[in-house]
Order: sequence, then structure tokens, then C-alpha cells
Amino acid sequence: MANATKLRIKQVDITTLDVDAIVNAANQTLLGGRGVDGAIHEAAGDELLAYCKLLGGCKTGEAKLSPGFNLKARHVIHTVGPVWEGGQLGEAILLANCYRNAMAIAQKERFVSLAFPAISTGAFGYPMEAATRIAISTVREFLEQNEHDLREVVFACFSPKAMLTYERIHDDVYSH
Ligand code: AR6
Repeated sequence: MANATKLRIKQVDITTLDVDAIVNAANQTLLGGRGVDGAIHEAAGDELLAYCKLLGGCKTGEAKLSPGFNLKARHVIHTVGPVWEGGQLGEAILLANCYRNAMAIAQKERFVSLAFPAISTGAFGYPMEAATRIAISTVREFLEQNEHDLREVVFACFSPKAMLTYERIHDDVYSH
């Protein structure tokens, strides 16, 4: 029932959210890093790193599941966004794959609540506006086209500016 799913745009540290899963913007090693990846590993504790060592890395655009350990979130869905190289190397498709594959895991696990950070928009340099359009339209399309148990999908924005971008693009995507 896609209509029953609420899309929420919040300015919040994703590591504080009490949801079935938060999505991590990781790198291919899945062994931690800076940015949201570093914050998630810090909050989840060393057990997350030990678990991730067993996952064997992750290709760009794909996604893998772990427990949340010390996080309030029950699980972490690790995905690897594309590095922005100017837009001609399939970055948009790879970024959409991140959202789609994370949603597919949430669907399979029958998660009710899920939160995304703005994948690739930090260290990986993806322009915020273009990335936001992909995030919102891909999630919307997945919700509309698939049976799932999701009742809430949160876009966790780290700055007020990011939140304003998400709100504007959300209104734009939903008015068409
Ligand atoms: N909660 C929500 N959003 C956050 C948080 C947080 N706690 N911290 C940062 N952000 P980035 P990427 C936002 O760099 O671009 C890592 O080293 C941030 O403002 O975390 O996909 C990995 O290991 C930005 O909008 O991820 C990889 O090597 C967004 O999260 C690489 O960086 C993503 O920024 C991944 O780069």
C-alpha cells in the first residue's frame, strides 16, 4: 500500500534514529571511513566493524545488511554510492541503484521504517540537487511499484540547507 507510506524529511543525525534500518553511505571495503560512515561505526561500536569484515566488501550501487549493534536502529543497510566524475560515467544509474537495492533489502526483511542519508553528496562529491532528485524519485517509484511493509521512509538531512533542497525537490517530484 504505497499511499500509506510517509516520506519524511528531517534535519537529524541519522545515527540517532529509532528505525528498523538506517542506510550507510559506505565505501567498497565496508570497513568504515569518515562522514556518515564514520558516525555510524562510532555509534554502533566495534562489533559492526567485525561483522562488516565478514561481508566481503560491496560493489558500487549494491547493498548489504548488518545488525545495528549499539545503534537504536535495528539494522544497517550498507551501500556504496558512486564517486562524482562529472556525470558521464553512469553516476546517476549507480546512485539510483543504491536507493533501489537498499529498498529491496527493506522489502525482503519486511522493515516498517527506514532512513537514508544523502548518499554520495559528501566525500564522493555528487551535486546535492541532482542527487536529491534521484533519491526522492527512486524511493517514490519503488514504493509505488512494489508490495512492501514500509510505513515510514526518512531522508535524514545533515544541514538546514540540505533539508531545504530535499523539501523543494520533494514538492517538485510530487507535483508531477
Ligand atoms: N547523519 C546524516 N547525514 C550525515 C551525517 C550524519 N551523522 N554525517 C554526514 N552526513 P559522506 P559519501 C551527510 O561523505 O559522499 C566515507 O569516508 C553529509 O553531509 O558521509 O557517500 C565513506 O567511507 C553528506 O550530505 O558520504 C566513503 O569513503 C552525506 O551524509 C565516502 O565517505 C554523505 O556524505 C562516502 O562518501
